[in-house]
Amino acid sequence: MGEMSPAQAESMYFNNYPPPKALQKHESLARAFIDYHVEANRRLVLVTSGGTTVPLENQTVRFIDNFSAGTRGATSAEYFLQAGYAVIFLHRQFSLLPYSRHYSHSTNCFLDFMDEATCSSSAGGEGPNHGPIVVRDEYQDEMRDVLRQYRYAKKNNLLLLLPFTTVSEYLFELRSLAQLMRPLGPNALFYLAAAVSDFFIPRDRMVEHKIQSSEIPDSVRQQQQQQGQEDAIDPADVYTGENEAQPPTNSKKLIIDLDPVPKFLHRLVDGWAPDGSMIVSFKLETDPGILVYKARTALQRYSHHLVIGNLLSTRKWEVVFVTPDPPHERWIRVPKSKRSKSISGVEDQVGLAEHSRQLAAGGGGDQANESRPLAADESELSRNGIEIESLIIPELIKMHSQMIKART
Ligand code: 9Z3
Repeated sequence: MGEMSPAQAESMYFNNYPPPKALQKHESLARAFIDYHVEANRRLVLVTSGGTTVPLENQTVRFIDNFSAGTRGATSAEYFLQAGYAVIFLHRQFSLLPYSRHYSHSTNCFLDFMDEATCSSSAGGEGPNHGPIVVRDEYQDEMRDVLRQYRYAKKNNLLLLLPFTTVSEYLFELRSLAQLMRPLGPNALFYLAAAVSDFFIPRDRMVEHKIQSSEIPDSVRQQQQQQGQEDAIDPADVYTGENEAQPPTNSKKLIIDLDPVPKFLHRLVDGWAPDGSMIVSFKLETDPGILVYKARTALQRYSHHLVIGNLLSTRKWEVVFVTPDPPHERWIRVPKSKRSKSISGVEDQVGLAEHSRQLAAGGGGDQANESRPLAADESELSRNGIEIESLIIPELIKMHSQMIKART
């Protein structure tokens, strides 16, 4: 049997998996949202954000996940909105959201920004023990600013939030949204920042019930069979991995056998997405030596417009734009003095991916001497720090404008 075409792989996938329960509801929300902005001739970006899960059981107790918190997507969405784009924010449920990200999860718990006002009884309030809840003085300006932007987006119907959880839900939602976006033509932009699983368990190998860590006793199984529930724990369904003969042990190994997730970018580029729209994907690596190579390979394979490469350890401070046209490879970096501290980041690695390319190409190039953080205190760094998305989004918008101009 020959290789399947991307279109065949698509119908194989989408005909074999049930669509997410919320799909119809999401589609009608998206249809209304898109119509509204087509009418206004406004540009619209689909931002995908956060990680996808891979369930191990149909009735899912366990699943595989990844690190993504959705910072890139949520932050980028804000800068798109600031620039006048309408945004469909297709995100992993409970990951970071535009605007509320400033005050959510444990790193920015909203409660830490609040206080009880001391209330004099003459103010006519509810008495000294019932002062109004207020935002602490030191956060007033920042929070007012965020609040205004949030309310502006809401009031003008500029932001549509759509959640997913599994990789399959993500794929269905992406396909539907891209197809619904067709009336936007070149005004549509795809910004695929979600960290999508590369591997999953196909439906025909997925067990219904929770994977067992020990054998079900024969007596229980017989009882089940007598009650006509033999289906409930068919031994073939008990996915316990392999029994090791040596050394003898009571516990079981679980071996998970994953298939590659079908590549959807092909179909997005020359099937689902509107003609003339711009498509931007991200490439994530951990090894600086292969980042640019992998980004370039993705660009060649799918022939879309831009791959933004980033390393896990430096993603808040540097990214590389890889394009089909010169300059082909362009690094965007937050200047050293403007880098906010990051717990997970490794600042010493800024410049490594670029430098390793130059070495491979035989050229010396600039020393990627970006290592030492400034000796400023942490609060000053985070006050003066800028978000790399504030550099990425304006660059992207320039490219999108050029594409639109070339089409009209
Ligand atoms: C990215 O590379 C994003 O920038 C991050 C953002 C996931 C690193 P955070 O949520 O992280 O801000 O913590 N996204 C794309 C990763 C990805 O799965 N790309 C696919 C691939 O590399 C192509 S679509 O194969």
